[in-house]
Amino acid sequence: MLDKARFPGVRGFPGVPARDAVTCPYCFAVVPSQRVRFRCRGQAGRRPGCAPVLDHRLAGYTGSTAGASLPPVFAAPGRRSRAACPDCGQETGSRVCPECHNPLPSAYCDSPGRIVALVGAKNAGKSTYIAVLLHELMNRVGTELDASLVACDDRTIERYKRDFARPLLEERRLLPTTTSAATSPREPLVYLLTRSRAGGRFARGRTDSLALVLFDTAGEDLRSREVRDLHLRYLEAADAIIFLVDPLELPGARAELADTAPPSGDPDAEPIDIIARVTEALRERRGAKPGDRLRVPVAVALTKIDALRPGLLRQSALQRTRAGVGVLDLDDREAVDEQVRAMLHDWQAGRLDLYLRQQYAEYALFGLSALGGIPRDGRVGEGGVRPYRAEDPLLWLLYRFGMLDGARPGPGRLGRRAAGM
Ligand SMILES: Nc1nc2c(ncn2[C@@H]2O[C@H](COP(=O)(O)OP(=O)(O)OP(=O)(O)O)[C@@H](O)[C@H]2O)c(=O)[nH]1
Ligand SMILES: [Mg+2]
Ligand SMILES: [Zn+2]
Ligand SMILES: [Zn+2]
Repeated sequence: MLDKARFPGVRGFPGVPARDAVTCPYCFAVVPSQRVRFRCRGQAGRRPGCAPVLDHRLAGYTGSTAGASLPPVFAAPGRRSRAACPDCGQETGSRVCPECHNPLPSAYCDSPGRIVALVGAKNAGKSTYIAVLLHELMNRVGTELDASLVACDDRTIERYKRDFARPLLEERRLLPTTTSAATSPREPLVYLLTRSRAGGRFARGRTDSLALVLFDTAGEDLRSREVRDLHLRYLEAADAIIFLVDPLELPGARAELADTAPPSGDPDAEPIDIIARVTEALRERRGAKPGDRLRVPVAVALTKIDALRPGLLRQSALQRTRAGVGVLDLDDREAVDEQVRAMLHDWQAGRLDLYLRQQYAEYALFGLSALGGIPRDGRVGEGGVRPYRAEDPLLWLLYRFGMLDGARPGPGRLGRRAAGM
């Protein structure tokens, strides 16, 4: 169960409206903005300041004292962007979560942060997707959207390099199966995706940010009760969920597949079961009444679509390349959604579509490939990693959050403003 004493919700703070609260993307505590704390800048060179001390809360969170010796944390009105350290008098702008002492970047505190969660069965392609999506966002897609992706802490930078980018993108080795969080403690990779937009003639420019919180879960972790609770807290805090589904695990799909790899035969890999398990837990957590649909937007993406027979994709919406000009192409979005739905129905996986419709007020279907080709002998195929439509779910979510405009580039139709929230 949610440990309310350690992770108090705004419920515990009568009179604090939700918009005046920040959800910590590390421990998912919901903290009234005013209670956000600061970390002293410390001493540097000739600049005086507080000496580092062991931060017990941070060490408790990471499970290690390494990197936890830092200048002290102090309380001050957390809604302000800066505060003076009561011990050394220096001004600091570094805000931290009062519960776990992880950094809360200013852009995250000041604009309503959105947490995007990622879930998938064992072998669905989660780790590979995380590696590739982040790389795309830091490079091609980031440039296209004029958006910057910044890691919120040094541990995220190190882990991304060591566990994702180096093996997969540099050495072109497939990533190992993610070990269960029960045996090695897991913490999320936390990034802030920030987009500055010039205002129109009458509008002021604005900066929007989205916290991308990626827990690389092991498929089996959704099974164990204890570990599931951590993931459920993550899912409960999420403002959007991306479900990854391996089409190779869909019962009727295998006949259509070019690949010859056998199905995993792992009951935990059954996509509908995983989605149903997560959904039921979410309903319970969010107190959904029977018949109510969950309001959290979900993107359901078929991974590994490079493994589909080429003939199947010919003439298909998925085969087209998106016109990338920093907008969401709404015509393309609808075409892909329809196509993936049709594929699911062809593969006798229509009940997945039906289930999603019953459970979620809003869901969208995607098809993507992180690798862009079938891997061989534990290595990425020749030509390296060539992602295909990996960013699509995220573009849709940005559109949903009003951070990206939608457009219908067809003839005679001008771009339309996002429906925005
Ligand atoms: N053809 C193809 N295969 C892929 C792609 N992405 C992943 N795979 C295959 O799927 C396997 C599993 O991918 P992972 O990213 O490790 O999957 P995961 O969901 O993290 O798996 P666990 O950590 O075991 O839960 C890889 O070893 C690849 O063989 C892709 O884009 N195309
Ligand atoms: Mg994995
Ligand atoms: Zn926290
Ligand atoms: Zn100080």
